[in-house]
Amino acid sequence: MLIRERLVHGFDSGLVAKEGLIAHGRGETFDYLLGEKTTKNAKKALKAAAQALILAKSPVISVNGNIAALCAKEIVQLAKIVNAKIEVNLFYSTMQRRQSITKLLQKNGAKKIFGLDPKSSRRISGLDSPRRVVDKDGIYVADVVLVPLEDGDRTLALKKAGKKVITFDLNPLSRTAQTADITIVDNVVRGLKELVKEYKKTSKNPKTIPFDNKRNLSEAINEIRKNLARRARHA
Ligand code: PTJ
Repeated sequence: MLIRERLVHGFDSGLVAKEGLIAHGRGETFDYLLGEKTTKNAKKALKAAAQALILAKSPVISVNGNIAALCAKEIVQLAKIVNAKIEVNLFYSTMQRRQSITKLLQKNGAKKIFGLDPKSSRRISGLDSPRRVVDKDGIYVADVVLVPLEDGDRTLALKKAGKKVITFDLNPLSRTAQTADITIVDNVVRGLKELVKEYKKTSKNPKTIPFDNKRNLSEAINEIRKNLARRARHA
């Protein structure tokens, strides 16, 4: 309920697109089915994500309206410890929303935000939406991109451009979840805090742990099945 209120407030302040409210509703459903907690399965993906960010040479965190409204503080915190760039990249892109999101991130301590300067824009091929426009010094040259609440087309386009894609998506069946290299099936509000913790822990003792995204997603789907069966038994 608190998360929903933050989204509504974000919408009223011009950060969140109205479609972002619908996306949030879909997320709430899956969060309910997952038991509204960070599962063991999500923890595995969080470890893999921390590892990928440690090994990254030029990591970028992509921010949209929902993420800004829900996790501006954690985004800035993560970017600082990872030494990642932050880029505002919107599906329903307007200069006004890009500026509002940038201001909020700055208010939370971010210094440089990419994605505002039209002179540094480049295009990712194979994409029709405004999300194809990226910064030449940001996502365009990134090797690892964290894209929470992404759309499937851009995930695919980023992968085709040779980038490692990490995403947060509560729906393990979504195209983004299925296409990304590392999918954290968790609410981004809980998950980003966990990623900050996991990064700090892993960077003290880095080691390579094998990670299979498809397999991890199947486990997340099984988790939902089990929860549904449990709830049906108690109904
Ligand atoms: O701010 P903009 O203009 O870039 O628009 C952003 C939205 C979110 C509208 C756009 O990216 C979009 O339409 O996303 P989708 O395709 O609806 O995908 C959103 C996915 O995120 C869905 O699979 C939801 O289940 C999931 N989701 C929603 N809220 C959360 C979430 N996953 C993790 N944490 C959440 N809080």
